[in-house]
Amino acid sequence: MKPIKIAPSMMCADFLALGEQIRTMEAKGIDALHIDIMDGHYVPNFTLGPDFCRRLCDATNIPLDIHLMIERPDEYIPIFAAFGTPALYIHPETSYHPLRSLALIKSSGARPGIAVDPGMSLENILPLLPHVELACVMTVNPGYAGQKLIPQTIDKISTLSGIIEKEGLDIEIEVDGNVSWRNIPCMIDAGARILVAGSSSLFEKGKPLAANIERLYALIGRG
Ligand code: S6P
Ligand code: MG
Repeated sequence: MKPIKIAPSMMCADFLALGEQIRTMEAKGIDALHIDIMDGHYVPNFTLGPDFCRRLCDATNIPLDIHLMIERPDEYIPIFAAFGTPALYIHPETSYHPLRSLALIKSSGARPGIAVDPGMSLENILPLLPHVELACVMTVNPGYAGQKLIPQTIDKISTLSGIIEKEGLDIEIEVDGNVSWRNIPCMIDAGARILVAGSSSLFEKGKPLAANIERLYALIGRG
């Protein structure tokens, strides 16, 4: 089994202690920093933006994992692709020509990924799979942290995992949304290999970040 990677959801970080939290994540070997980009149109919220990515990219070597929840992604892909060699996910329904958007991500120097809304059928993304390195299965509706798991999305991870194996594709499955202590084992069993850890695990309130990272590593069997 491929190793499980952890991508903390930075919208859930303590912004007043961000530098310290990044140093803790570096010391603990965190794999990637998940950054939610929202536009108030595709999703009814706003979060982080290019300046935040730039500051992180300058401050740490941990790669960025950038989740675009925005309309007209092609206009912004070159901007976000410039922050290191990030994983860059689009929601395919935000692009008239998702294959063109994925090619643009690649030619801009980033790793192409798609994010799959809970209401999006896997059939719709089949033509895209040969063109991505990463597929992020959303287990809550995009837009907010702190939501509850939509249970049928776990089966979707399993089905996608089976398709990837059957087709012999090299795609890592990321899971995003309510990646909680309780939900993590079944997400991994279903085939998720990158966990976006937010308010329901790594940034759980009242617990030190370092202790939560250790608890997470113990849960996934990582020393
Ligand atoms: C939601 C976003 C996610 C959240 C993450 C928060 O639109 O894409 O990345 O930040 O799900 O984690 P939690 O544990 O609060 O659900
Ligand atoms: Mg996200």
